[in-house]
Amino acid sequence: MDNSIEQIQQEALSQLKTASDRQGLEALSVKYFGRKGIVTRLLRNISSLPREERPAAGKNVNQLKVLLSDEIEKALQRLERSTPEPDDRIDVSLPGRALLKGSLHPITQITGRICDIFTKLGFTIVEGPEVETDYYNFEALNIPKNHPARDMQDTFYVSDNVVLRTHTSPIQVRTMEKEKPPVRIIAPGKVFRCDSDLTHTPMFHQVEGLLVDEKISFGDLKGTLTAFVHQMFDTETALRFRPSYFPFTEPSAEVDILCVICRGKGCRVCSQTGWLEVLGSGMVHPAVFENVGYDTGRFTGFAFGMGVERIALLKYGLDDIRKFYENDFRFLRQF
Ligand code: 2NM
Repeated sequence: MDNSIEQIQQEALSQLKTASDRQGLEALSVKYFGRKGIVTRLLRNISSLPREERPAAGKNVNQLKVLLSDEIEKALQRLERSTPEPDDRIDVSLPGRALLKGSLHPITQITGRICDIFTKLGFTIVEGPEVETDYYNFEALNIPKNHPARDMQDTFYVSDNVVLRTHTSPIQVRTMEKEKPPVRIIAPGKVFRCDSDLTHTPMFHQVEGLLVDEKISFGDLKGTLTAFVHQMFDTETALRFRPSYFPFTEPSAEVDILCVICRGKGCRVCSQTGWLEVLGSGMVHPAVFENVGYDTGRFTGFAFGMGVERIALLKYGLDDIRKFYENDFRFLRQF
């Protein structure tokens, strides 16, 4: 190869080695291949050489051109691979992104706590369908055809004889149909009523309980619910049984607990009464036992029911039930 071409090649290759960035490599490209570049000039000069020297000179210059342009291209590619775009660069000094940890919905937590307490008292958890027949939701529970609870204004009807259950009592009826006493069950689940305001949502949760055996008395009911309230709240929380009425129990009683906020002094939460209504209860009506084929001469039983949302509002000191169903993460993450 021609001495001068050899020299140009050596020089170009050593300059390529020291070019450390894109700008340096582009400058080299211009220096050799630009309009006034060294290789460009060599190519142009070939035509002015004596005719017999042209083929050899052309070959040499062309080899130099291919070699240099290849090396510049390779160097550019190496640079591209080792230096990502600014957007892709990782700032290792930034704090890490915290992983969001899930938790059970507060209503699920309270339902679980209620079920735990009764499970330890010997009750078994039973579930059932949310879409029920008129028979299991009303008829078997001694709720007559003209009862206001059956009104379209209060109950979601799927068809003439099918409703969204308005309480979880149908579960107790279904269990009694299948199993002979003794029965000790609690029935948690969603229930549905046409109602919506500060203290009512069209869907809410209940836990109901049923105990049937020989010689079960109202005293057993009082003892069981007292044990429950003392574990759910605390042993300072007194209970009060007030006469009431349900078609499926006789006698029936509402259970009040001493106000968890003012402890009986009277406040806004308990409407100045010092007491809070938290449970409905009673001795199972003989008509219900007859509907499931239980011997009313031999067996008696008690039943009770509570709204989980109401217990949750009292436990957490809240006043708007709708908050549980707005799916506002700032609210839900507090539990
Ligand atoms: C309540 C209050 C009182 C109840 C009764 C029955 C059944 F099936 F045994 F008849 N289940 N649940 C009952 C009794 C429910 O909720 C406020």
